[in-house]
Amino acid sequence: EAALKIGQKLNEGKTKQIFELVDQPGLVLVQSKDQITAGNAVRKDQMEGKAAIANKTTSCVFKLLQESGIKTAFVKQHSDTAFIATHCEMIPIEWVCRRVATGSFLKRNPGVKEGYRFTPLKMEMFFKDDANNDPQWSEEQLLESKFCLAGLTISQCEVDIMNRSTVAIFEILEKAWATQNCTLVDMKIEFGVNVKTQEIVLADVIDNDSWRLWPAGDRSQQKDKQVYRDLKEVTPEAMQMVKRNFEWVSERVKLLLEPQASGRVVVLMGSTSDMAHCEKIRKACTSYGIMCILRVTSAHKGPDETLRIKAEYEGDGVPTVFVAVAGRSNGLGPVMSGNTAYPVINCPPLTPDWGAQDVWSSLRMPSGLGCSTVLSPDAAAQFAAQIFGLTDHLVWCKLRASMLNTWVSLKLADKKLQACSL
Ligand SMILES: Nc1ncnc2c1ncn2[C@@H]1O[C@H](COP(=O)(O)OP(=O)(O)OP(=O)(O)O)[C@@H](O)[C@H]1O
Ligand SMILES: *[C@@H]1O[C@H](CO)[C@@H](O)[C@H](O)[C@H]1NC(C)=O
Ligand SMILES: *[C@@H]1O[C@H](CO)[C@@H](O)[C@H](O)[C@H]1NC(C)=O
Ligand SMILES: *[C@@H]1O[C@H](CO)[C@@H](O)[C@H](O)[C@H]1NC(C)=O
Ligand SMILES: CC(=O)N[C@H]1CO[C@H](CO)[C@@H](O)[C@@H]1O
Ligand SMILES: [Mg+2]
Repeated sequence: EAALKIGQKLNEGKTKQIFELVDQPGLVLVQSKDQITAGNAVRKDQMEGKAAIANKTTSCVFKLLQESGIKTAFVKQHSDTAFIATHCEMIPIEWVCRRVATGSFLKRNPGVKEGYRFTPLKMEMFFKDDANNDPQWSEEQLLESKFCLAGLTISQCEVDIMNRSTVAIFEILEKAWATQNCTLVDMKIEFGVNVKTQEIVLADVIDNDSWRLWPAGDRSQQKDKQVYRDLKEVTPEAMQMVKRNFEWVSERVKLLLEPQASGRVVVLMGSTSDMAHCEKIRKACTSYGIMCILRVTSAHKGPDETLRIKAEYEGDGVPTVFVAVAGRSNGLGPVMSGNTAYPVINCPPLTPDWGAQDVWSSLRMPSGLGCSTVLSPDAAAQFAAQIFGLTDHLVWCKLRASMLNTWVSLKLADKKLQACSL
C-alpha cells in the first residue's frame, strides 16, 4: 500500500488527531492517540489492547452501516490505530437514542424505573460543551444557535435529518446485535457536514464508549464501559473483567457482518421475451445482496417442466422466494402457488394494450392460493427482500437504510424547491 502523504494537523482532541491528506483532498486521517500518549511499556501494552478493540469496533460498525446504505464519513481502515475519513466540519451535538431507560435518563426523569422500554425510541440531544458538562438541549435551542458548518446552516431540515438518521442507525445496530442475543440499550453518535458535498453524514467514531450492550437483555451481564464506571474499587481482578468484557464485544462485533441466513430468489419467466423485465428484478435483488436465478418455463405449455424446476429448488433446503413473470394470461404464478409452500410473487409484465385485462389473471385466484402481485420489477425484489429480512439482518438493514435515504431525498428536494421559489 502506498504511503500516505500526511499534511497539516487539522484538529486534536482527547483521543484523536485529524490530519489533512496531501494527495487526497477532501479526505482526512483520523489517528487514535492511544499509542502516542502512552509513556512506559506496561501502559503502552494496555493501551494497545484497547486501541485495537476500539479499532475493530469502529471499523466493523461503520462497515455494517456503510454496506447497509447509511452515509458515513468512514472511508477505510489505514492501520491498527488510524482510518481514512471524509473531511467534515463537526456539528457540536451528541445525539442519544434509547430503547431501555437506564443511566442518566433515570436521574433526569425521576419516577421512571430502570428497564422501561421506549417504543418508539427516545431521542435526546446534548450540546458538546465540556466546560458546562454537555448540557441537554431542546430542538429549539439547536435551531436558535444557527450553527453554520462547511457553509451549511443547521435549520429545521438538517435537524430532522439528523433525528431520523439517528433512529435508523440505532435500529440497524439493534437488529445486528440481536443476532448475538444482545440488547442495544442506548447509543450516542455525532454528525458532520462533508466539506465538499455539504451532506450531513455520520462521523467521528462508534466504539466501546458509544453504547450500552446487555447480553440477553440482562443488565448484570453488561459488556460496555458502564462496567468500568460501576467498579467500586479498581483492583487488577476488576480491570481484568473490564478487559474481558471489551474483548467479548470485539470478538462479536465482526459477527455483525456475517449473514445469518441466505435465501435466494428464483424468477420464472414464461418466455425469453420477458428477459429485460426479469433482469431488472435480478439487478434489484443483487442490490439487497440476494442471489437471484432466472429460468424459462411455461405453466401452459410445459407444466411438467414447471413442476420439475419447482422440485429442484424445493429439494436443497435453501429458503426460496419464487417470482412468476408471465405476460397475457399468468398461469405460471398460480400453478406454482398451488403446488409449493414457498412464497410466490406475481410480477406480470403488463402492456398498455391489454394490461388492464391481463392483470386479473394474477389477482383473481382459486381458493387456497396465497400468491401476491406487484407490478414493478423493483417492487418484486423489494418484497422478496422484506421476506428474507425477517431472518437475515443484513437484508433488513439495507431495507431500513433505503427507507431513510428515500425520506431524506424528499426532504432535500422540498428544501431545494422552497429555496428556488423564494
Ligand atoms: N471525519 C472528521 N473530519 C473532521 N473532524 C473530525 C472527523 N471525525 C472526528 N473529528 C473531530 O476530531 C476531533 C478530535 O476527536 P476527539 O474525539 O479526540 O475529541 P474529544 O477530545 O473527544 O472532543 P469532543 O468532545 O469534540 O469529542 C473532534 O473535534 C472530532 O469531532
Ligand atoms: C484494525 O482493523 C482492521 C480492519 O478491520 C484490521 O485489519 C486490523 O487487524 C485491526 N487491528 C487490530 C490491532 O485489531
Ligand atoms: C426527534 O423527532 C421526534 C419525532 O418527530 C420528536 O418527538 C423529538 O422531539 C425529536 N428529538 C429531538 C432531540 O430533536
Ligand atoms: C441466542 O439464544 C438462543 C436461544 O437461547 C440460542 O439458541 C442461540 O444459540 C444464541 N445465539 C448466540 C449467538 O449466542
Ligand atoms: C474503559 C476503556 O477501556 N475505554 C476505552 C474505549 O476506547 C477508547 C478509544 O476509543 C479508549 O481511549 C478508552 O480507554
Ligand atoms: Mg470525541
